Amino acid sequence: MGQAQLFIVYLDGPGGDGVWDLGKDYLRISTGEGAVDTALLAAADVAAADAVTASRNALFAPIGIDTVIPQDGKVDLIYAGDLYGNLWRFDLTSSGSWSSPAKPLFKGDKTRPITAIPAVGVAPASVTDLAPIRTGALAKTHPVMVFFGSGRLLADADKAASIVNRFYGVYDDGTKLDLTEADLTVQESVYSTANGRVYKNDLEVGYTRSAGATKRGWYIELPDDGERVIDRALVKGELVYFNTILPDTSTCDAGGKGWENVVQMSNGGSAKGAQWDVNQNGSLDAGDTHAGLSFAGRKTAKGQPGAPQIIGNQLFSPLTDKIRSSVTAGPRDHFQNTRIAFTSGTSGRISWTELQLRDD
Ligand SMILES: [Ca+2]
Ligand SMILES: [Ca+2]
Ligand SMILES: [Ca+2]
Repeated sequence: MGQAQLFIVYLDGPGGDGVWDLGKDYLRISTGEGAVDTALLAAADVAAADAVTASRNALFAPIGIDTVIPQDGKVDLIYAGDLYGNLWRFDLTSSGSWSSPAKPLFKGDKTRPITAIPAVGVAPASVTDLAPIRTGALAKTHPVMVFFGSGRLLADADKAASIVNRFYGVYDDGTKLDLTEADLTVQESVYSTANGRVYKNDLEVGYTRSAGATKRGWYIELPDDGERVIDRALVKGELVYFNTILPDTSTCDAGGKGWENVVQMSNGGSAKGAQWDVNQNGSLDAGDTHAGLSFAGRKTAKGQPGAPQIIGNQLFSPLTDKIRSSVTAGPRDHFQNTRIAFTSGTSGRISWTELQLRDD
């Protein structure tokens, strides 16, 4: 109780004895972050436990990826965020063991908890061409970029929080952990309106082959009051799609609004040319750009958006409110769908979701 921990439960259950045995039927990997109050454990007093929320930590939904080349369908790395604002990296490659200690890829701030599942994509050539050349065992793994945002919406009191949250893109080639915001470059706004945002297309993150002051990624400051990330991002081609929410601060209203965002993997900036039909006129045209750059953000007309999804050349964002879902007249529904520039070829996403039973 109190620490952020990863539980791994075997699919074949507790075994013939009917008892869940640690180390045999399930594993528990602690991050060591968060207070353990033994008196509270003994008392098992829920009210008292609630009184020490300041020191409690928790790990949120993990994502496992198959990153060693050749990929074998088995997870090698797991990433997950915690209430303290850290993004943990559980490395299973070196020891081949599930008991490897966790290390933070990124050490954040307690005011900016990471509660949404991270998204991971193979780092694009525009990053790896600049980053240090890897040798030995590291050269046999995919260098990746991990995408995650900060923010929580776990209790009613969270709605009113006015922290300036972030969305992060962090390069992970296995060589450098314990990163902080000082290791990242902040993205810059070049144009914004009440409903649209454009970010710097050619922001120099500072990836470099030379040792020393190299940067390892970027972040975007989410400028609206109460804006936050509580759902996973999506990697497609060299773009990252993520949605943010602006909760309605009245406790009995699930309305609110939010932003849909489409940015470059490499630096969090706007891509060149129309990437999505921001003005919903059915075509990708100049109205979806500003000074030749794709809008990076679009505010929802109504409702908070959930996790984005892409089917074919359509981007779907679930909404907490009903809108007309497309450019054509039709019934109102709980989602927005938007045409995107079609990207054929391989996706950058290498998440692993297949589950298999043990043979023994
Ligand atoms: Ca057992
Ligand atoms: Ca593997
Ligand atoms: Ca358009």
